[in-house]
Amino acid sequence: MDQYLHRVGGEWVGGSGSVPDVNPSDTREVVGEAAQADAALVAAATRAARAAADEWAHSGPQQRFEVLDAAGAQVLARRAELGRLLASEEGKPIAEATAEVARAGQILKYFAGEALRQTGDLLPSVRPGLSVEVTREPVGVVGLVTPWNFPIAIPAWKVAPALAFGNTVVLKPSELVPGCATELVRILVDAGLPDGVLNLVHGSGAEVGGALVSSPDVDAVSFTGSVATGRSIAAACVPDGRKVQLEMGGKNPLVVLDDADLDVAVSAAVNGAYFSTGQRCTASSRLVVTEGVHDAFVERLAERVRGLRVGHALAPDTVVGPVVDDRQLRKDLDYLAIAAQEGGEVVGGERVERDTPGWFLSPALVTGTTGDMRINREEVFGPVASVVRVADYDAALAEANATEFGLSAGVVTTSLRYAKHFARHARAGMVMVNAPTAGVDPHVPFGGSRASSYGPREQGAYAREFYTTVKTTYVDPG
Ligand code: UN1
Repeated sequence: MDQYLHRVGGEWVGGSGSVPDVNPSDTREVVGEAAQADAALVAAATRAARAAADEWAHSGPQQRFEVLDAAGAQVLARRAELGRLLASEEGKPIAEATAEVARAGQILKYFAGEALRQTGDLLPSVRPGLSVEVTREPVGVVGLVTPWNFPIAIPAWKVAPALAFGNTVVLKPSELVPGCATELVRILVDAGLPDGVLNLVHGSGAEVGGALVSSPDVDAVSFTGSVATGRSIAAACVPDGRKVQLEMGGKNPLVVLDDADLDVAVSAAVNGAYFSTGQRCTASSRLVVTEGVHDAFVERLAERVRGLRVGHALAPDTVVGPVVDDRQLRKDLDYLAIAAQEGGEVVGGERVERDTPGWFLSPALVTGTTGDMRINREEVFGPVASVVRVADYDAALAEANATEFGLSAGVVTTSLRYAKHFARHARAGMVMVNAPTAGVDPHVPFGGSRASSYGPREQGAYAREFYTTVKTTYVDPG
């Protein structure tokens, strides 16, 4: 069985005890054992990152390119094997898991290129004879805290820009998916990263994550996860003047208008709400549908939802894998019970038995809901979507904007006028026209507003806003 160790300085080390990495499709299967860190080990990792920071900050772009490019090639070459690991520890169906691994490889290659593409500005000063240079420098040591729902893509999309822009890293992946993060770190280390540049600590969010984000050696923290944890991280970092980037929840609306192509609407809803078992912060969890098309849409969607095959993540015909663990499964079932109590009508959403003992839940569609119900206000993070019927476009837009979140918002329409209006007025960082709210490109900015996100955007060229700081240099050549 694989041992997932910590990486501290140039060493792979064990820790105080270990925790099994259990397969949610078959809870008898232990995928690996992850060492557990304590506060002393986290301190050793942050010190190692600090000690390596200066040299890596002044490494050349060619060296950073080569490491990231080689690691990206390695991830892509091993996508089938890493896809199986991801599917086994997280429960994402194998095709989606393999695609996520490929995305991680592409992200590494994109940021390899970014290392070579850095630019600055050279301007004349307002004072005669002087010139001004505006350049970018690494922030220093970054602490990265990643969730379980994208076990390799999210670590890659934080680690790759951190390294490309010259920072050193301590990564704390979710304790539910230690395997993919460990493989990613192994690949980057083997690609030639100097000792101490990339460190890895395993353990719980409360203890190990808490120690990491409050370490005085950590200059900036990038986190993806819940709103409550994100806010506590901000509370730990902001008073010390340390930089934070938070990607938190979503309650993303997919608006379906009367003029929509129903095939497009149903496909966008199925993909957005149920792929990855609905466990995406970008999931289309609220379907806001105008009156004229409501019944036809609901009828066709319910039929599709009933036909989605739930099963083991490695079974080739599975469309919806298991829920990640029993805690999340209970949360999904609790929300469905609350929705029913509040007057919603639930189709699906039942525990299902398969050949292997796993956390299987049939996808759920809750119809007849109104915007004030908890199912339309709070993030569930499961294969659950609710439908809100509205009178017209104006009511749909108001409903779409009615939660505290602002990550992704979609509209399905054949009207250019509504599409453009929605894109301008949706209170969200990402807008999708005739496409699911989830499933984003790796080379463009990712993020939202209000309770969903805080700090600069992730991904693409915008990632440098978080991972660098600006220096303005005045030169009088004399
Ligand atoms: C996607 O929809 O492709 O945790 C990415 C999440 C997001 C990533 C979603 N940070 O679900």
